[in-house]
Amino acid sequence: WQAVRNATGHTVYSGTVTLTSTQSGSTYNLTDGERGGHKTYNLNRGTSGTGTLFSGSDDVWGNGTPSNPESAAADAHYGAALTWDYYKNVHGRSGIRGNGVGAYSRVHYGNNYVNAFWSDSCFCMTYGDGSGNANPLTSIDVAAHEMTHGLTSNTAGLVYSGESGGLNEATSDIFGSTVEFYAANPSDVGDYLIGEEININGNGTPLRYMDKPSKDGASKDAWYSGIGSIDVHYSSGPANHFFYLLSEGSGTKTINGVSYDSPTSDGLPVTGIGRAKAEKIWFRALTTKFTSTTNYAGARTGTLAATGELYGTDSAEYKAVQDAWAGINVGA
Ligand code: ASN
Ligand code: ZN
Ligand code: CA
Repeated sequence: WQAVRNATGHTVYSGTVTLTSTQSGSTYNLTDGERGGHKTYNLNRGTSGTGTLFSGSDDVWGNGTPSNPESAAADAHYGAALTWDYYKNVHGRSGIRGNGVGAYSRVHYGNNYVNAFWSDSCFCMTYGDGSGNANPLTSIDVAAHEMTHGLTSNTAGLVYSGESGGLNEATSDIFGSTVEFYAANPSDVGDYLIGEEININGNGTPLRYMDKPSKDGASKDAWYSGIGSIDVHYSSGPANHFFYLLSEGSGTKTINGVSYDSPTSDGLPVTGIGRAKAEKIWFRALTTKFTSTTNYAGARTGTLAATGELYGTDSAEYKAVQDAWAGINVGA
């Protein structure tokens, strides 16, 4: 018999948070009894297997610094719980497969490993500890990004190369961002930046920018023929930019203390419809319109179809979707 517990996590990036654990006798386990049994394991710098389930004699996890192995575990467990809650409460989907079954997380993968990834074969997320093992890749947006790869894989199945690969990556950045806003965590406020917490460039800059993706020096702001031959983490740029434009509109804006400046490729303004509607449109398109081979033109068609169903084809939302695609050079 296992009791569901409200535990305390002292995370690296999100301050002190409530986690869900389970109690078995006098042992506490990082198994989420409320979210499909999602477990968090310690790979302890290994690179295979599941490692060991985080467990202990108290129900307090981590101390807020990466040197305590439980701290990154607290971040990962929290990020997975938030992502679960976001898909359930905002989109009505219970777990990655929609069947109420949780995935699992593995932290402390390898040594100085500067990446995180989703794997279909283990149905799990894995996190490295970053450069110097001092910056685990366990922020909310990264966790939601990786877990969303599981969702994409189990819905549209966007092939991870060419234009569909860019749309796959963008889907993970889009929901990485919306989950971060959903969390409303004062230590890691919502933004349209990816990886701003994990210091992956060593100078405090984010990994990616959705308002103007080219700010990272490699991502593209707009679609062009041939974008399908660049890295999927760069061909995602136009779709990230589309989502920003649709949510917030073109031009300058400050949200939660972060300043954005989002131009359009056609020079015409886009009036945003708000993130709450934009995320509904992208989710509906992903789960009911996109297929494994959807490209940018197909994403336009699919999001317009989803918008028509949600808000009508004569709506301001429908026009905003048209304008936002035009703003990244995907036209009628
Ligand atoms: N962190 C990367 C991603 O989720 C790992 C990869 O390239 N597969 O996209
Ligand atoms: Zn990704
Ligand atoms: Ca972010």
